[in-house]
Amino acid sequence: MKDAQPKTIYLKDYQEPDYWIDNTELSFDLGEEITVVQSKLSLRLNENKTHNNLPPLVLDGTDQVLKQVLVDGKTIEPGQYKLTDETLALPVTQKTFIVEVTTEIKPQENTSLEGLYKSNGMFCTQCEAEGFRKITYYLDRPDVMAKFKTTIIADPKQYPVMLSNGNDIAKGEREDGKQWVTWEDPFKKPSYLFALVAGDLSNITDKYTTCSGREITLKIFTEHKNIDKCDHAMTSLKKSMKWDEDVYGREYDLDIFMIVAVDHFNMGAMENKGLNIFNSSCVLAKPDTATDNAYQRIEAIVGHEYFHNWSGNRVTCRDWFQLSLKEGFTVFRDAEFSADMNSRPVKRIEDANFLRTAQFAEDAGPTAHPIRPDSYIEISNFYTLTVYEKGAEVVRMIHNIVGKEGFRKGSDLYFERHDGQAVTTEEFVKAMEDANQVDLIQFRRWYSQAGTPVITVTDQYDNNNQQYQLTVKQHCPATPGQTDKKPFHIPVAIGLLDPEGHDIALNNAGDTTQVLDVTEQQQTFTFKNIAQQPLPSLLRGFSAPVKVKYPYSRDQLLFLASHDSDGFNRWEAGQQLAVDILEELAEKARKNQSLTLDDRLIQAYRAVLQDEQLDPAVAAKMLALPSEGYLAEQAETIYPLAIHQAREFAKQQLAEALSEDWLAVYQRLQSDKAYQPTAADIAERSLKNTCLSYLSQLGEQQLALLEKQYQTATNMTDKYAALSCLVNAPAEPAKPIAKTALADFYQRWQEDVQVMEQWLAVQANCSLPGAFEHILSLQEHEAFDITNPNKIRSLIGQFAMNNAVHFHQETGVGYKLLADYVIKLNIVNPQIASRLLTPLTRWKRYGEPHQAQMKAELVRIRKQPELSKDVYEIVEKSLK
Ligand code: 0A1
Ligand code: ZN
Repeated sequence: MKDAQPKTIYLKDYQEPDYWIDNTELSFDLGEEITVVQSKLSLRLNENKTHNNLPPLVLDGTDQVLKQVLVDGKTIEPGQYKLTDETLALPVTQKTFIVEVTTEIKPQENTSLEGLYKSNGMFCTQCEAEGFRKITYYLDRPDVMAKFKTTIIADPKQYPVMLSNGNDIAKGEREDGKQWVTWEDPFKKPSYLFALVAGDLSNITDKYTTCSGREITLKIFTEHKNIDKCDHAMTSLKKSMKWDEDVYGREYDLDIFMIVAVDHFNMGAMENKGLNIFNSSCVLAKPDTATDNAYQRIEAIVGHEYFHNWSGNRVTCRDWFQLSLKEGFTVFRDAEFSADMNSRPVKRIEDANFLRTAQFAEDAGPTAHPIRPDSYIEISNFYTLTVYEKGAEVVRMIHNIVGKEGFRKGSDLYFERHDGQAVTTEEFVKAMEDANQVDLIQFRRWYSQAGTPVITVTDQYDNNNQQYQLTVKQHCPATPGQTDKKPFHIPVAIGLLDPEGHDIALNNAGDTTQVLDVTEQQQTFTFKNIAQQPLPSLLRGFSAPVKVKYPYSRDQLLFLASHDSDGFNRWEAGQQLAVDILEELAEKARKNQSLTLDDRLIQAYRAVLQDEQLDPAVAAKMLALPSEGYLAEQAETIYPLAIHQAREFAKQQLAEALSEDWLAVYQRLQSDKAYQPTAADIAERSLKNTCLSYLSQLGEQQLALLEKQYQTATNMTDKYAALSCLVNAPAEPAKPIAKTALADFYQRWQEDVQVMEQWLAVQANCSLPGAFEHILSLQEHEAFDITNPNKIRSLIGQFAMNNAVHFHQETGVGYKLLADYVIKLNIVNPQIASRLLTPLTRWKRYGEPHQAQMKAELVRIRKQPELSKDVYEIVEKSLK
């Protein structure tokens, strides 16, 4: 730790800066040993603030060597400025002045992947949130917005392509043979949106004509070997541009839009103005190397980054506490885009499932925070599922409260009012209120209160008066620093089913879904003219990010799973049925009692398998058992091995009981169509491969089927599904076949980075006996690399997040492996180290011996010298 005691930053302490920067001119002389960065900043006193004297200018900066400082052309000597590990303070004598700073940095040694660094020989940047200060001294905060002009100087043989934000306005050659190019971005922006790329890259080019008839040049850059993997991203980009015009009336503003693929990247991608930089796994795809999942992820992330051009760049955040202003809104936008491009119900199921598994766990743990946090030590730790995913759910609730047209009116007003500004979540909510004359006062608590509210529903039917009453109580568990929560405004969409399973009309207009505005601790809603005792369908479409408790019997769940008119709730009823059954099995497994599967689950699955009318994408979701992670999140005390045993047992029983159905559907879905990532084809492959995974449980008899699909598959989706089934098939004779397939897969794809990530992941996820030793040995494999975050995520991250049976093994060696990586990465890449820690932070929820062993590893991490702020913050909070 650089600071003895890392400082906590509070939202309540926010103050405008003392100075603004109007223009930023940068020059980078890129070298193999030293890169020289020169900046020329035009500064202006912030007259909004009252100052007695002119305060010193305190610039942020780390990890660089200061060579020279000039103020208004005059050299400032070392005695006149104050330099610390994190700041450079300069004396100020004028209200407007020019500061010129020269610094030296070593991007080739920067393994943190923040600031300017090298990936496979290419220079690239990652400045969000506070990476710019590793490049040069600056007011590195999002409310300081300047116009940037950037000159890049480099050896043209190694770095023929040199890119930055905006338009290239001049280029030339220096006497020493180095080439230079100048880029100018006409839009003012905060430093976190700055980007620079230099390397030997290929590109594909396309054009897009905007709604007002402007022609935009689109380019995707990548290493030469990947040039055949850019087409899907380009198609996705054009779809995104069109969608943002159609749905939000937002047109692109520069003449060029560029994407660059980079192998070493901490996150998925970054929305730098006009020059998005992507983790290569989130942009590169071709049918024989990328799965359907990857295709859909690419479409979503290309959309997400593109949509940031308005929700994030044109209107940005005042400070980092407002991160959800751009991220929650943009995730909502990308989710709607994906829903429009693919299957809407499936997208909703996937998002709700993810939120309930991972974000609910975060909200119930030691790092729980509101979507607008009150404080942080290291802002990188706040790029969380809460800020992103729960943030998007909060925006979705506003969308549902004001309706589709009202939301568009609100977003138009927001963009119009705040274009070119750095604002807060308050401005967003206010625009929605003003455009719709609604009151969102109580609703604002979603921004300030952490935790997942639980609604407990009871009902009463009065036959004499033909009345039905639903009583809803809400409660939100305490979270760190917040013990007493005030009631939330929760929009709860409900329907009522009659005994035949038909929706009952809830008003004279005949509506069958009604949104109950739950605002009190306890509230009763009365429905009149209800002829028979109905069955409620609660929280339709997952209308709020809450947990619902209602005492459904298993028969009622089975009934809803086949009759609910709300697609999401049909799936949800099946999930609840499975959860109920699996929880009972897990309890028995823990007590070493014998297990039998409730026949109702088999019935529910049979009905889905035999329903040929059902959308295959939805069917695949309905046939997936709740994940071990979801089951763990539901449990009071988590016993991961019992959960695993119960779930494996159920899978096996379902496989056997419905073996003919699995085979029939699998065979019906065989196709020799050429690969296309269309929603319909993806849906069929997904159902087919779900069937294959159950068939893979059936011992020797179906091995030939797996082997055949592995060998004959003409696309990565089918090949990878077969490989995964083989690797996880429990039957002894599957072992040598799996081993051969893994070797074959490696042989075929060892040069392909994205495929190798998949190859590591499939092995990291294997829960069979012996897999742990194999995972340990993969650390030494040449396909693994500790300096590449994707490889860490594929092997170590997947192991810790998705392989409970080995991660939580009773000897504690799984925890030790993870902690060892956290300790190593704390030095190499603190952001990745701190993210990797997540599973250990949940220690309090586990039963023994897990709890004590997980805690012991956290304590061991805390004892390390030189803990980064990133790791320190998470470990400290977890051990509180
Ligand atoms: N803003 C980007 C993702 C991103 C977030 C944080 C980073 O470093 C701490 C880097 C990138 C997005 O939402 O896509
Ligand atoms: Zn984003």
